[in-house]
Amino acid sequence: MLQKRDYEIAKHIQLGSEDANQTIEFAKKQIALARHEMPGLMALRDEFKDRKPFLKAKITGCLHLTIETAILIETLIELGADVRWSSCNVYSTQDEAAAYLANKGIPVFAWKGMSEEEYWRCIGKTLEFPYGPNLLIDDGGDLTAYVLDKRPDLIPSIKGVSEETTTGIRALWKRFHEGKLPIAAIDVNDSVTKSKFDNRYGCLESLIDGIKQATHLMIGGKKAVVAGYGDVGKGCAEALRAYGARVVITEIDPIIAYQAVMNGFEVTTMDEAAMDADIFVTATGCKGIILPRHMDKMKDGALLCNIGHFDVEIDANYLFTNPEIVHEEIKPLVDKFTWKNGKSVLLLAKGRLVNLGCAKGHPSFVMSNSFCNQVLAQLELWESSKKYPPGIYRLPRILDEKVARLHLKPLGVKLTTLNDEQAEYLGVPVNGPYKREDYRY
Ligand code: NAD
Ligand code: 9W1
Repeated sequence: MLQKRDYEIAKHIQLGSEDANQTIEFAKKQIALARHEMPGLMALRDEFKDRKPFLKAKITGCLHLTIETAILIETLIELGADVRWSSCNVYSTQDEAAAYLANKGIPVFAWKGMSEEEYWRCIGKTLEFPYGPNLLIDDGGDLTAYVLDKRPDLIPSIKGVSEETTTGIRALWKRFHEGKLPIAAIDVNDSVTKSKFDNRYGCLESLIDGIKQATHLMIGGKKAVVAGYGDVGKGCAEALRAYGARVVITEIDPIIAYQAVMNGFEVTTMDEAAMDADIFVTATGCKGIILPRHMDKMKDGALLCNIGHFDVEIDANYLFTNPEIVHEEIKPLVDKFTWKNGKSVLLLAKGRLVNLGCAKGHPSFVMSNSFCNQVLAQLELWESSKKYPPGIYRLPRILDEKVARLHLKPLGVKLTTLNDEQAEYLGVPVNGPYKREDYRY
């Protein structure tokens, strides 16, 4: 009997062919390196591999199918789960990671550059467990929306969803307030070990990578403007300063502006900074940050990039459509624009996220933090579902602390342990949690 293959990956990769085998060999090597950089996930494997807590659990995931995500998927499987997976973005799949998983018999449905229609069809395929999935892992809310709106028949057997990003959390709260959230949801995004790493350290490490891969630009000595000094802006400003740039911040929030100036950054407006900076980085999550009037007065050779929200921070449309400005593509995602007087500026990644367009996203180590929170959230939903009636929850602080602990050991950190007297003095348990629920890290 002809068995239909239970995966769908890039058309150009035919499993079994010589080409595919080479691709998979390369993926294996990348995964071996990345495992070493995902110590938290590997520690969770060690802790739970004998008990196999996910035995009989059917997990559907919808999250960027990358090398790092492949290691998350293998971890879930090692802990006993049955897994089906698609990507949460039509461009973010690393095809070699998908091929590696498909070749191991893991049902994955994603390829780089899939169409919108294919994207939704693939989400549909990941729900094809006998009697449906028990757990969902989502990034951005598309899987959750698909299940709740298109496949409500699956809801009774679902114990919950763990959601990775701000966008997905917003969608969950909207449903919750409308009284239309019939399942438990764990907000992984707001674990400290997720958001701080994703926003601050992830961007700290990948901003310069994007700029350098795109342009080979010298950063030392240059004047850089970072618009927005939230977690992403803090990481970017720190990275640029570490290279010797003189960094200027723009902010709307007096408390954040105060933090910036106390950290030794000049704070001014874009109108003031536009004419004498060499590097512009937008990180506000707001729109209309770099406008035509700013670009018109920039210095020759200025570099513009965005690491914030989508493509609304820099008015790239002005550069591409103004008949007075000559456009030249230097290479994909590096565009040069020249004014009539000969002045030119460079725009990276067409104003979209520079660390994803021009570099390879966050380092594996950063993703290890997010994905440990995901595994622990899934464990909570699977083993303690009584604690989670329909609603939106964060992971208990003690588990957030656990994710931190898992990453401290390989870094050689020696943590101090409270003695009983000290613990009583502070009024906290010796083994945590150490901070009140509302503590701001
Ligand atoms: P945040 O809210 O902590 O910080 C944004 C800051 O920008 C705030 O302090 C705010 O006061 C300031 N701001 C808002 N409008 C402004 C304006 N018009 N001018 C100057 N400052 C302004 O958010 P965050 O966590 O730092 O994230 C920022 C953006 O980066 C979000 O859109 C987020 O989705 C995105 N993000 C990107 C990546 C990535 O890998 N590229 C990773 C995480 C988050
Ligand atoms: N996520 N494994 C692009 C990534 C797109 C992407 C996106 C990451 C990872 C921010 C998650 C070009 C990986 C993902 C590689 C890549 C993200 C959007 C990761 C950084 C977030 C919208 N958001 N992320 N690695 N694409 O790095 O899963 O290379």
